[in-house]
Amino acid sequence: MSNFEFNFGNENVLSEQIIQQALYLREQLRHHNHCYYVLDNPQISDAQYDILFRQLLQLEKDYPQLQNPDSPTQKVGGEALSAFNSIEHRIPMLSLGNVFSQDELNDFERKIKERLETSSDIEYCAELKLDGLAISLIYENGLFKQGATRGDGTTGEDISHNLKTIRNLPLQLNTLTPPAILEVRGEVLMPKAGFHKLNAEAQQKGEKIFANPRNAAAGSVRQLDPKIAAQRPLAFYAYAVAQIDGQELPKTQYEVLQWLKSLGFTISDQIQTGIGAKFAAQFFAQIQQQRSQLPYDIDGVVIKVNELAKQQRLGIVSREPRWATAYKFPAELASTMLEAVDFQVGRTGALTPVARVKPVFVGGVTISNITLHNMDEIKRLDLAIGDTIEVCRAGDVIPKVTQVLHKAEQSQVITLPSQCPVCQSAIVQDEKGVIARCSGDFYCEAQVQRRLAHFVSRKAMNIDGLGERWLEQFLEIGLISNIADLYALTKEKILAKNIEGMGERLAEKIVNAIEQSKTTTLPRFIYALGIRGVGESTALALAQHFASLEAIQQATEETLKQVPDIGEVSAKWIVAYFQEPIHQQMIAKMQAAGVNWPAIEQRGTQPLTGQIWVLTGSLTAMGRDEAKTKLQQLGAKVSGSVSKKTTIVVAGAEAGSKLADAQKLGVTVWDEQQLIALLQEHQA
Ligand code: 5U1
Repeated sequence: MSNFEFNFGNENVLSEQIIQQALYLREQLRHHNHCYYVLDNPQISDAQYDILFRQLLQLEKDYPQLQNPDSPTQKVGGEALSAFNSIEHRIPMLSLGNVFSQDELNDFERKIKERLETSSDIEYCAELKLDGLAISLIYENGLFKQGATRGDGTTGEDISHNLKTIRNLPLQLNTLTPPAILEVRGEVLMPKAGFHKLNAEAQQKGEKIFANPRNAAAGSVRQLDPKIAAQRPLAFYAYAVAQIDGQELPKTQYEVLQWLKSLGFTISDQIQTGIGAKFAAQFFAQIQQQRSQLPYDIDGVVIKVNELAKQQRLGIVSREPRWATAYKFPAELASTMLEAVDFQVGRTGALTPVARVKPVFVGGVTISNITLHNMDEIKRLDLAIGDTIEVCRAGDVIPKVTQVLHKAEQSQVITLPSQCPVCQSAIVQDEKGVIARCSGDFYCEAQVQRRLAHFVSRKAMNIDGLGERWLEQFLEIGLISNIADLYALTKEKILAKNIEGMGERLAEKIVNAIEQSKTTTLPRFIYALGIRGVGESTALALAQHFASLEAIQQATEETLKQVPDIGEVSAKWIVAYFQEPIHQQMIAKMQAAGVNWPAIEQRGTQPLTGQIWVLTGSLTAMGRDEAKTKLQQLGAKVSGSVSKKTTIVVAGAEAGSKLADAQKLGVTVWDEQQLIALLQEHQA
């Protein structure tokens, strides 16, 4: 390979012979890695491989100038990180729509034909839907540069250090003419055999057992120390190219996969092409038969229009390609017994009933707790303790109670407690009688603990290392009693409490993470406060609208209602939050401790400020979410229902009852073209 770069510095003189020896060893190791991990066809024994590996390791130790991030020796894992970096995906990572039946599959095909304005047969590439973790990899001039998780599709986490340890993931592409940039998408997974071995070893050592291979893979790639990932039996399967620079891609998805294989990537060996929805259904049935014998977990198949030019014409809607869908296996069902219902207290005091069921294995995991959401759900299902119930779980979806299969003869009615199970304060019902809340507020330990957990969470203040276990203990021993107290913690104060399992390094790590969190952003800080009705997007809208915390603190219900997405109820909650003296003191204390954020520009009055828009039907040029965001950016409030106050209803294809409501109420109705023209006018 020509693109090795050696670090010529002031170290020992590096002879041409040593360089050639290192090049040779790397080439050999790469070749044998490929034979072993990708082709499943080893050509030398493990002992012979170890000799080559150790020779290279020794050379790189003797001549540090030789060290190179693309060397096969890097697969054992380098230095640990202190935190993950966020990575903005240059091309968003899409998700797939789902179909669950032949009818839905036919519908998927019908829409494709309509959009392509053709009655001709469509050729598909059918693949496995691997049950792992979606990953994006960037190669520059053939060398692995960066790998990231999907995250929210726009921003993921840089997990390059762990991905580099995956044996079948090429650090260097197997070509003399690599593209300048290549972004490959695929799945990291843990094969079933490796997963069972890992769990058996963990059980013996009394360590954490993973619920399923997917969790094990996710837990492995989200380790800060790559040496841990290096010991986990992970594999990467490529399934798409997101971008390529400096070269043309082949013309079909099938050929793209074969090309990726030629570059050294592992692709699934169950890939077929064929014509029409009938072929796709046959592939699905065939894979369903083979599912249990496959070496890894899958949760369905993926059907993609094979021709890339057609994919391009079909485009994307709401972050899902119109040219591909996941044909998912049906959710797995099991029956078990409802043993008890406990009530958990959330951050805002809301009580959530949780079913404690006789442990049952379903959808790849053992389930013993299932959320029942609220009392209405219990009523709807007619649930009582002692009943035999049906439990359903699909993929990584949270389990659900679907129905009562058999009523127990002496079942026990489930009643809402009149007092909080944690602080014994009175339980109050909301106006609609659906949500029950503990009225204990600051006196309820459960609420305080949940608020702290929310405050430190990743999307809020992102205080790494301070998990629920520590928060619970810190609260219990009086080290903290609210979020502001976190900023008064020092290593010495933590260590003085002699908490079991808390050493100097850990205390230092927590204090450093708290210190780092002081530099934040206004939307994050507002979100972290955990105000009722203020999720991430509302926090962002508040920050953008008012531009300063002081302005938000002084806002009235009327001014708050001007902010996109804030209605009467949330406006009341926000005002009530900032009027509470304890909240004012906590915020002042945190600011005095140094919590800060960069100033943001106030957006001022925007073209659609004060207007209420409703989107209905399917919008073809952009998804409804995208249209909503753009309208909000122009100051409009986008509502889910039509009323006399609605300014404009945008009706896309197949608009239903909302269009009829608008016509009844005499509200202006626009089509998608008018909306696009307006957005273009304002360059939104
Ligand atoms: N096999 C396969 N899985 N999978 C998942 N192909 C595939 N494609 C995907 C996803 C999310 O997304 C495409 C839009 C690239």
